[in-house]
Amino acid sequence: MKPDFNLTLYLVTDSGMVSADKTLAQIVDEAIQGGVTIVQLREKTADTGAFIALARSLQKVTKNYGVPLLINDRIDVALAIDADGVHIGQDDMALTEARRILGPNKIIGMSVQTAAEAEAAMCDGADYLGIGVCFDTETKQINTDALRGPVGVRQVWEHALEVGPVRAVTIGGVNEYNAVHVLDYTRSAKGIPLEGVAVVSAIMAAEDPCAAAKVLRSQVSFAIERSWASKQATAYVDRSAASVCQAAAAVVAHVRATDGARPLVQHMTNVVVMNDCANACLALGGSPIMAPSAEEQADLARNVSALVVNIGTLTLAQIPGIRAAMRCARFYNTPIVLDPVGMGISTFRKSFVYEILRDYGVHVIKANAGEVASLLGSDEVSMQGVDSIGAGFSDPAAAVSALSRRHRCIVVMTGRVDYVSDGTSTFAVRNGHPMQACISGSGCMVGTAVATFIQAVAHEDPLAGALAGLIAVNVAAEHAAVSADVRGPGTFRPVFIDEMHRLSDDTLLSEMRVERA
Ligand code: 3NM
Repeated sequence: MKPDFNLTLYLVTDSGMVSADKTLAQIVDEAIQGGVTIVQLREKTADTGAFIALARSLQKVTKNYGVPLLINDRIDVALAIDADGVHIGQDDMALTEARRILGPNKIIGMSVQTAAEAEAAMCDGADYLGIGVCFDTETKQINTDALRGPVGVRQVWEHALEVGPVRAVTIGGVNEYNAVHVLDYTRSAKGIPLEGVAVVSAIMAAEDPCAAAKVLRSQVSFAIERSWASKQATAYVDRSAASVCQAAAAVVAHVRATDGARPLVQHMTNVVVMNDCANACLALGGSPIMAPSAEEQADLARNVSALVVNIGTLTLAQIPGIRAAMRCARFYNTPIVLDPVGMGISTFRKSFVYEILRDYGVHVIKANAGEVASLLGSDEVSMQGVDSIGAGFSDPAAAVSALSRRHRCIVVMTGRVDYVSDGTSTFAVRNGHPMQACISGSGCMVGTAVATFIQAVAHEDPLAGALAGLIAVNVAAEHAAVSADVRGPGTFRPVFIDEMHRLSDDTLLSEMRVERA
């Protein structure tokens, strides 16, 4: 019988990363204690005798824990020690040959980089696929054409799922900061996740391999079982406007009721709106912080409830801080709201947005129509500076829903009518007032509000959390616009903040003008 195997946390060894005070077997032992579920011995330069000796030393450990041991490439070594199986690459022995030699009861895994390779490996009877290369890695020399990124890994995975029953992990640059993002982002359209991740340096080069494995294992389990994109959450349920509105109203009430425990909302934002966003956050019930330095992020991250990344005045100097903040947010599974302000105006902004979406992913994209068009690569909407101009999308609901499905996140698109989508359910929101377009930063304040509320339900019901933020700001704008104190944009601005502060949970639900789009 072929042994059972669990691909949740797959360790590929590299003896080049073993420090002088340890043996490879010791590291594997610690890693398994931390949660590694399957081990592959990968030695690219060892002589056959030394390879077999090393394999035997690992086998003692893996057998002890009932964890399968696979041998990379070398069928002869696998046979010599009666390993549980092999892992082969595209340039190694053909899978059918390996199967003929090893028989039906050994595990054979295969590295694949393309949909065609995945299909061929499945037809040849691979027991699992290693889909790579996910991110650039220093561990293995790779040709840049092989770099898939999470979006490319997803394409291969979706194709494999269409071919038939399949098990797979992804490999390449995966670590404790990006594992949840990778697993969320690579889910198929129907929500089927990869089974786990394969790593080398994230465990092999860690000071404490047991601790590193523990963190990775819990991140993988979080992604599979508890993240917003998991089947247990709401992402694949087609919902009515009434039910989402009710949930959104409950989120607003909950956040505003938790007196004394205001959610800390970290802003990496632009210099035009910083003060308005800080005041909006406070007025809505949050506690704003604007800490832009990379050096501070690790200290801050544990206490941050939500992160806003707004590129309205992006400079090269800000980039390390934004990257550090996103990395830390990912580690703590803190929701990230991206406002890609004016991303279409320059290659600099656009490439930075694409990079962070690839490397970290976000929970919400809050954008105007021009920015959504830019993210979709569509020329349907024009921009002037950071503002959308013209009539917008002919089918805005389709645009936001497509963007949401592409990036596996909530999309909030602001405009005369706002749209919110999680890729399954899409709503048009008719709250708000034209006066919002007369002051700078009203869109940015929506980003702040979304972050302030979504943190309460980021992993259970992010659609309701995002809607809560959007509605709170829009209803406050409606109230402010009819205030006797408002004579124009200058007087609207402070009254707008007042009305955010005065929002009433009692009337909010009845004031919502939300419909399915
Ligand atoms: N195989 P790290 S990428 C061994 O794409 C290996 O098949 C790859 O190392 C593939 O986790 C890779 O340190 C190296 O980035 C992965």
